[in-house]
Amino acid sequence: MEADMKSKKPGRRQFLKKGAVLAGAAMGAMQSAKGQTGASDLIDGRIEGTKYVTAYGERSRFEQARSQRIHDYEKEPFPAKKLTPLQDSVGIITPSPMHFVADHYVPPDIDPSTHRLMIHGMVDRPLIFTMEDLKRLPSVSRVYFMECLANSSLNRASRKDMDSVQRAHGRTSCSEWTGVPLSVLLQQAGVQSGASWLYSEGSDGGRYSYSLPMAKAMDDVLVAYGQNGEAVRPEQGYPLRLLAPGWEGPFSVKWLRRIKVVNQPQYAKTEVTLHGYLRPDLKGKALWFQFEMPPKSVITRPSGGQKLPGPGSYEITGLAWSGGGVIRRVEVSTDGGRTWQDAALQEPVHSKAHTRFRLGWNWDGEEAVIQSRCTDERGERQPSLEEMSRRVGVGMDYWIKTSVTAFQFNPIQPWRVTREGEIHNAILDSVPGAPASLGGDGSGHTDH
Ligand SMILES: Nc1nc2c(c(=O)[nH]1)N[C@H]1C(S)=C(S)[C@@H](COP(=O)(O)O)O[C@H]1N2
Ligand SMILES: [Mo]
Repeated sequence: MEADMKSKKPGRRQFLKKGAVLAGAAMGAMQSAKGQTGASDLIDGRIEGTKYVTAYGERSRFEQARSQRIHDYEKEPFPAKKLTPLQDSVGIITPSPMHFVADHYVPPDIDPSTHRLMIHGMVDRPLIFTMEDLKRLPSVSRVYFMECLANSSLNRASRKDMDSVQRAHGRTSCSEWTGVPLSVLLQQAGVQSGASWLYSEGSDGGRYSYSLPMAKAMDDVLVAYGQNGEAVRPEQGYPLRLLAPGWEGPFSVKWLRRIKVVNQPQYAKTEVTLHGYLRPDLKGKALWFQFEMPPKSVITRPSGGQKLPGPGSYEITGLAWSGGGVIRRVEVSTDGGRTWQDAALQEPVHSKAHTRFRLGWNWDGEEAVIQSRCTDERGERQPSLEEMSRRVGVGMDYWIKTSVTAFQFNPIQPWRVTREGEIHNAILDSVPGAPASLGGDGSGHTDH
């Protein structure tokens, strides 16, 4: 075992080949030597074949799907930004370790036994809750997507961004969230008349904060301590976060410590400087608040960077979601948008949640463009890039040239399948005079 321990990557692979008893003991030793988990992490010392059982569990060593960091961690560890590997997703739930992350400051490391949530301001009874207090209150579990408002924008994209669904659209994830409805806490505190907004503050380095209209707070906002059957992950705001279903990610304040009830938006640093939107259709005026995310869908398989081995039958599958509620319909085109077919939707379809769609496809080996478009329960349909540009009153090249990333960019995402079976992002194909590849640095919307 000595050699194994000295080699650069001890890895499971090597010691799994050894005898069962020895391997079990060695694993405990190696892991504690590396300062990771101790021997107690092994539920039993047995290793049968290539399987073993640990107290928390790990996926198969053959699985490669992982979230992707935007920045070089060595050079710039914080704030962290990472993207969900949508191309590897199945079903509708994003595994918690692969939830996207959009941080603005150094994250806190919070001991839940000392954590407090304070509700104050325009209330009859200012309250301070411990985590235990919160868990005694009526709880709910709901499946909701979370999307950064800058997801999918093109203007800082590089060629690399364009050709992977993770790089292009990975700022959206979907979890089952558990917590207390914010309305329950506000009722306990007693909201005074005239109060119309809330101002919420996180515990991270820069005290990230954001304003939230009272009507949304009373509707479906959660104070969440659970994510996918366990505690909210540290990256998602452990031990407590706001969850504003269907709304732009920034409303969902992580590491939540304080909510002040007020009668106007607070114009906090993060909402004014980072998330304001200079609107071309408002002649250069900025829109400080946008709320709901519009309907969006994207084919995740086959998608950019993947390769079809040859002609034959495939399943086209992807995700659709809308801040407007339930996804009613997803249509798929395999002929560049000339004809559309209804895809099957995975049941149950949750409101304001990723919705899986599927359609069988027989690829004849010729060049093809595949794309999806969705319609939500209010009848709002995902636009083409041309429709979206017309609505905003800009040319289609605006989305490449503008330096603004704080817009909700939801046009149809076309993928071009070449005769070789390679798949490329075709969104620029319809833009007159667009460069074949984008010259962005790939940094991808660092402010959001
Ligand atoms: N405390 C705190 N909350 C925050 C942020 C942050 O930096 N600090 N980022 C916001 C933004 S811009 C987004 S898109 C979502 C992302 O949530 P996630 O990192 O759990 O995916 O959290 C929001 N809440
Ligand atoms: Mo964000």
